[in-house]
Amino acid sequence: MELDAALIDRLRQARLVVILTGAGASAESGIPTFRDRQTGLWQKFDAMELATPGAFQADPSLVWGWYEWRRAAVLRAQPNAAHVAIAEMAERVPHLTLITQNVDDLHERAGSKAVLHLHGELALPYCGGCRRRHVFPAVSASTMTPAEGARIDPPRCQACGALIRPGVVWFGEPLPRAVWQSARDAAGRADVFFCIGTSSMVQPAASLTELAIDAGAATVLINPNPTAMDDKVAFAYRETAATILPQLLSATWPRLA
Ligand code: BV8
Ligand code: ZN
Repeated sequence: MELDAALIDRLRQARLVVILTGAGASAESGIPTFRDRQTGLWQKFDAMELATPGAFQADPSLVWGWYEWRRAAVLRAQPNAAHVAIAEMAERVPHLTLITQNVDDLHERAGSKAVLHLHGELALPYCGGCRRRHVFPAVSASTMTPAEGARIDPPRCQACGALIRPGVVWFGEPLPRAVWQSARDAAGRADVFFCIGTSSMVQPAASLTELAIDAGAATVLINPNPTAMDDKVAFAYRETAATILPQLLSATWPRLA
């Protein structure tokens, strides 16, 4: 895999590196993405339909069951070499801001800190009425095995009795204001901006890459498939994240002898 010397140079000199990840970063941990060929539930339902307030209103148990199935998959998964390389890169550069569209905690479990979750987190459900945080009872990967597509009734809020809802941002819902502002601010100041494992189809998240390009960052796209962003970025690698990120790290910062 030929890595561009110009990119290695920019990385070595970078003060601020900003990384935007999507579902492709967790793919090699076995977490299904939104768009790649799906098994089970995602064959029958379009994720765009399930990840909406209307879907939860119409059939809370189907939607809650889908998220519990996804939460169980994350519990069973391990961070992959891409998550690890991103956590390591943060040790090699003065400043690194990690922005993710993913709702799993694999970046954190690989050691990344202060991850900006644009679309919320599976681990942080809350009450749809009074918005109080709901804490999941402790479970182990072995005990939590909801069948794919099983309906599971969401718990009710102890305080107001309303249904607890997943802690994610659904289509049609606004992104958390402070998180979005921090992400925009970082993308606008990045020396190098990575767009890793995303189809760049969802807004406003996808606009961060263009914001970084307009602000003069060296932009790098990593995706085994073509995306609309490919011909806008400076460096596009048609590779998987877990393959190329470790190579990029060792080429840029060879292990000190
Ligand atoms: C908002 C959390 C406004 C939930 C997600 C028309 C009608 C209604 C809305 C809209 C509309 N047009 C535009 C919109 C806005 C809408 C939108 O963008 N819709 C799209 C479908 C056009 N956006 C919103 O609604 C956003 N909110 O606009 O609010 C507002 C403002 C004020 C007040 C009120 C409202 C909110 C969007 C957030 C939705 N929530 N996730 C959950 O997880 O269930 S989105 C979800 O899909 C992800 O989080 C991600 O953001 C998005 C796309 O997924 P990707 O991560 O890109 O994954 P995907 O499967 O698509 O692609 C994976 C890629 O990885 C592929 O390219 C593949 O090739 C690559 N890959 C595979 N393997 C690997 C790999 N890459 C590297 N290595 C590998 N191994
Ligand atoms: Zn409540």
